[in-house]
Amino acid sequence: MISFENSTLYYYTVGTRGRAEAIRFLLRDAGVNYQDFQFSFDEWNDLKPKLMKKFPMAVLPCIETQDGQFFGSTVPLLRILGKELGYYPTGGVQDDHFIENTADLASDWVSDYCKMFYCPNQLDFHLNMEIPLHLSRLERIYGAYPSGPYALGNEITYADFLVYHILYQEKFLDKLHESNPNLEKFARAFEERPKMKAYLATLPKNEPEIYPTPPKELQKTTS
Ligand SMILES: N[C@@H](CCC(=O)N[C@@H](CS)C(=O)NCC(=O)O)C(=O)O
Repeated sequence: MISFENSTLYYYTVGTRGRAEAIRFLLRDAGVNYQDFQFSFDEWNDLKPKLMKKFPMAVLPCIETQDGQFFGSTVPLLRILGKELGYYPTGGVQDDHFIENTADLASDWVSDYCKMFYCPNQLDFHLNMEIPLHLSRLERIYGAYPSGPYALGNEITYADFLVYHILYQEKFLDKLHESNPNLEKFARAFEERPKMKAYLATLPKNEPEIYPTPPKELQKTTS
């Protein structure tokens, strides 16, 4: 049993953009207290060699527990949190696979989104090819259990946090009703979870978009 209470989440100072926000969502929903350690791209360059000594992946986002254990990379971290905090499928191998697959495909979308930080010339491809593909995949997945609202029916799992976050990040939450009824049902149910509702209400309303032009403070990338 791993305790995540009072652990430290490491990520860049990029607001709700990037990969850490889905982790914050899950921690908030679970009511876990954590420190949010945020730093600039330059600060990361100093921090990374120190982190490597304790955590060979030295990748963001990562979490350091109070007793010094590191867990990182979005989906592996969500999975561990899911196992420890009650967001891991309980129905057996088929459900495990279904949710792992959902998280993996949502993560592909996050990677395509993050790429727009440093490849603004791929905007057309992102908007016209990548987003429609990812959206249609997730819409299909969320229709597999027609009663919904979550990917696995009425059981929320770690993958749902990643899916909600990418829909949030790509500004699709208000458009789902047009042609994505399964995702619409999911998003509205997710937003009604009491702790999520409270947390979502605290998020900034007009964060600058990363495309078509990333905000100046986010334009510098790391090695
Ligand atoms: N597959 C990983 C990718 C992690 C990743 O590439 N993270 C970036 C930040 S979004 C990072 O750690 N960059 C800094 C570095 O590698 O030095 C995930 O989904 O979390």
